[in-house]
Amino acid sequence: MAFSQPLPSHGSVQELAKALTLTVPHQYVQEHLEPTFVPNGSSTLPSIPVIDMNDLIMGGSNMHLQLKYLRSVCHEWGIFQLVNHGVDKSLVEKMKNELVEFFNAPIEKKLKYKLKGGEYEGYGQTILHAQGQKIDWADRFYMITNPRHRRKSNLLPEFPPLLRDTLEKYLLELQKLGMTLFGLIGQAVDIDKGEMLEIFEDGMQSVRMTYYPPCPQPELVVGLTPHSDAAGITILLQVNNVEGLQVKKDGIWIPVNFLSDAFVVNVGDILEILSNGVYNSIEHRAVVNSIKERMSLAMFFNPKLEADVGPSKSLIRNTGKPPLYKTLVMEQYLKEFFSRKLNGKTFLEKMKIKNGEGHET
Ligand SMILES: O=C(O)CCC(=O)C(=O)O
Repeated sequence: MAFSQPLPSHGSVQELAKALTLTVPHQYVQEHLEPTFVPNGSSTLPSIPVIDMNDLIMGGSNMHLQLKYLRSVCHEWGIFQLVNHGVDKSLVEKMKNELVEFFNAPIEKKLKYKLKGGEYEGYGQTILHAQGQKIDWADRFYMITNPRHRRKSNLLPEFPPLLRDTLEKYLLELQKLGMTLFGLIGQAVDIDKGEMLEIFEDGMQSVRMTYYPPCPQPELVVGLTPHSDAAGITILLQVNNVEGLQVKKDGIWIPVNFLSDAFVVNVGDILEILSNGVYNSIEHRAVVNSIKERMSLAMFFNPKLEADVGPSKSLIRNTGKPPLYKTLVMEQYLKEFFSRKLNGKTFLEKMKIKNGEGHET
């Protein structure tokens, strides 16, 4: 899919960082950056909630309490660590190892998948939408993985066999987990099961693999610009045990300290819209440090490309509340999202129905 106007990207931050000793080039220096350093462990900052998948799927007579907790977590936080998620530990370890190997391979191997002008799938730096736009301190590889006919033939199918096979297995396992989560998340907010299935089963899925090199002036750059995800949910794997993810809660940036073997799951804009504002998509960013490289793998779960993105019909019927967001077909929603630069929750704001506006766009 080609999208409008991104300017050509500048190459690789990983390669730039290798050659750099003292000063970060101005294209990467963020002038209005909220301080990225949050003293670790030294404060009374809250930690993101933990949800145990075993409690959720074997809730028994306590099921309504488990769902109530899930609902309050998705409402108040929009993010949680998921433990006992059931995805085979050795597969997750293999996935991590394959990714480390991929990012540490010579640049020529990665440039095979290089982002082309006007497209947003492939390997490269921040996609630029305007002259002078700042570049994040990271290289990333974004691609659509489902529906299969939307896969680009020069990306996943051309991966080194071990990485490709591992990623395929990982995607399948996460698809199952994603659908289980959607079922529970829908149930917790009174959306009919059938509607969740219709929207998300065999939906549009994509991955972003990110490499954040060490930076000589980490306080001047950002690894990933503050944003909320244009997704239903995101399941995030921190690949090499180096922290850097921060979430904005009540105006304060809070570092996420990943529990070992946990996935971090966050509510995206589409789930906020679908739940008619009961759930909150969380604004997050990634910061970098001066010593260690960091890697992550995010998998985004979205509605089918032909599905409507709007407040759930069964929820509106079940609650009698008026829709607070407009409705847009998923394909169009994505087009509009990707034609803008990442910028906090501004796109979600555009989807809100303002006084006097109709329900449809
Ligand atoms: O690297 C991380 O921890 C965050 C990644 C992320 O949020 C994304 O790719 O959207």
